[in-house]
Amino acid sequence: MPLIEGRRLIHFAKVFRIVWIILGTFFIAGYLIHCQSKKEKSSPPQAFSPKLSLKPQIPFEGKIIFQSDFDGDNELYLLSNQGLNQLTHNEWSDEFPRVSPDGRWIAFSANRHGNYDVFVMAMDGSRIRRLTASSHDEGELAWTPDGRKIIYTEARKRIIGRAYTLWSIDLATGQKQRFLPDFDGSCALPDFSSNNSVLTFTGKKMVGWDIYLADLGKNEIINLTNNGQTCRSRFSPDGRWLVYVSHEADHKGDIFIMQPNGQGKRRLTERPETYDYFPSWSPNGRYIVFCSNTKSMYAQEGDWDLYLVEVSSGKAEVLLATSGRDVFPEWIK
Ligand SMILES: [Ca+2]
Ligand SMILES: [Ca+2]
Ligand SMILES: [Ca+2]
Repeated sequence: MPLIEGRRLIHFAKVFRIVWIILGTFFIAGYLIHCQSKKEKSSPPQAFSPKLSLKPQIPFEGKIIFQSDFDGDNELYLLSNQGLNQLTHNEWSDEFPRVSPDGRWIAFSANRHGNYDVFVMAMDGSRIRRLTASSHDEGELAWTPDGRKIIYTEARKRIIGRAYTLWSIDLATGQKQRFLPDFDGSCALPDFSSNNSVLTFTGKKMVGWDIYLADLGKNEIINLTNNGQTCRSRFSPDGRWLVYVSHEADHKGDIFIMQPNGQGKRRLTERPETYDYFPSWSPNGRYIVFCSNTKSMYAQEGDWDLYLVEVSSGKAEVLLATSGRDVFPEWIK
C-alpha cells in the first residue's frame, strides 16, 4: 500500500472515529433528555409540601382557606401566620372551599370527572368524598348551621347563558332536593345566618343579579337590592350585617355592608382601579378578607390577591399576593 494511501486511510479512520464520537455524544445526550422528559411526564404528583415560605404580609387572627392556581391549576390552601399549607395536590381544579360549622370538614367543588361536582374532605385534605355526580356544574355552596346539609349552586347550560338553581344534599342520607323551588329566576351563592332557616343568596329575575334574604320559617323571600349590580352576600358572625359586592360605585366591584333588613348600606372599599370581590368576615367581625385585581371581575382571569379591610375604618391592606389567582377566601378560627 503506498504511504500516501496509508496516511489517507489513517486520516480517514481518525475522522471516522471523531464523527462517531460526536454522533455518539449526540445520541446519548438525546436519549438522556428523552428519559428525563418521560420521567417528568410519568412521575406521580409530588407529596404535599407546605409552602411555609409564603407568609401573610400582615399578621391576622385565625386561618383563611382559599384557592389559588399559582402551581398551575387550582388547589386549596390554608393560610395562617405560620405560612401556607397546601390541602390538595392534583391535576384538576379544586375550588370554592367552605368549612363546616364544627370546623372539621371542607366542602368544595372540583372538575375531576369532567365537570364540577361537590366534594367534602377532612381539614387536612384526607378522606375525600364525592357528593354529586351530575353532568352539570355544582359548586358555590354553603353549610347549614347544624352541619347536616350542604346547599349548592347548580349551573345548567341553556341555549343562551346558564340557569342557576339551588339544591340541598343531606350528608347522612345523600338525598338531594331543589332548594327555594318557588323562586322565580336564577338563584346562587347561598350563605346562612346562625339560624338554620335564615339565609341570603344572589338571585336574578330579569337582568342583573341582586341580593335576597330568605326566611324559611316565614316562607318569605325579600329583595334587599334592586339595581341588578350586587352579589356574593355573606352574614357577619353575629348575624347583624351582610357583606356583599356592588358595582354601583365604580362599575368594577366594591365591598359594601348592610343590615339584613336592607338598611345602613355602607361602602367599605374605595379603590377605583380594582375589582374587589369575594368577601368573607373575620370570626370577630372586625375585618373582612376580600380579593382584588385590576383586570377582570371573573375569578378565572386577572392576578387576584388577598386583602383585608377593617370594617370600622375602611382601611385596606394586602394580605397575600402569590403569582396566581388567589380567590374565594373563607376566614375561620
Ligand atoms: Ca388541583
Ligand atoms: Ca357535576
Ligand atoms: Ca395573585
